[in-house]
Amino acid sequence: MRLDVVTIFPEYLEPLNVSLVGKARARGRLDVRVHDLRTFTHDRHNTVDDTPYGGGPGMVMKPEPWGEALDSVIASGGGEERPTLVVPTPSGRPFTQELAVEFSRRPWLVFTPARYEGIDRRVIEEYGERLDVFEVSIGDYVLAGGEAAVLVITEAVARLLPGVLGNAESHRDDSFAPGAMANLLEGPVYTKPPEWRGRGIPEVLVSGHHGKIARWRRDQAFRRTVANRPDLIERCDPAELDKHDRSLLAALGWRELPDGRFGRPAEVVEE
Ligand code: J9N
Repeated sequence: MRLDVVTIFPEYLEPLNVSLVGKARARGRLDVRVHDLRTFTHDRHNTVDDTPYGGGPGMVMKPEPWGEALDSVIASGGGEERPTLVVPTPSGRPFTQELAVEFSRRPWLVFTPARYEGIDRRVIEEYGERLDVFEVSIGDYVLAGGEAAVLVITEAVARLLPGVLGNAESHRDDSFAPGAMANLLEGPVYTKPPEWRGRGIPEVLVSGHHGKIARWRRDQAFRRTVANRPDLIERCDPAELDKHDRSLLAALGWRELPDGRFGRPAEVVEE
């Protein structure tokens, strides 16, 4: 996979040289190229932003440097392949594991992390006519710029590429991987020593009883999901829930709705 990043802070992308993404590059699975947006300006001050039409706070990134930078990146592909454009923005569609899988199947991604209040809309319109463009948000909080989002998305995508993760670190069981346990969060995990600072480990994990261990892990996953992500319980496919799951949810204050899905009465939600 080829990956281009156009940014006014190339040094912010240095982490792409280390860890998992760095290893993927070293193994030849990933070709990463970082470009300085300011090299596509022509004025003495290398201006990349200007005041917004219609007034308001902040600055907007000018379209011309982005146009020249993207034309240059696209042309470097030899005119054969068309990249997928990924634009980090808090107004984008949520970045999920599903989108990471979708991106990992594409041969060429170009990221355009913006500073200020975003990029002149005409840039997204222009390239939207020639390329697949994804405006994506990595969460409901506001960053100072899209560079950190590029690092997040890149890491989520790179670990899905064939030959990047070792055999010891497979990704089938990830909380959000398609096929994980009924879309539940992962429960707690333990390793040696068996006692640490007076704290033991749950007895069931050394019982050798695989059925009981699986049941315990599922219960833990449920409790954690109820506590941290009740929205996942509400969206849970009722067919994925067995009798034990249902009675556990009932004990935690959940009610089965007429369609078989689960919801919580208002007085329980307020607690
Ligand atoms: N999810 C998300 C993206 C962003 C930004 S701020 C500037 C570019 C992208 N904040 N939060």
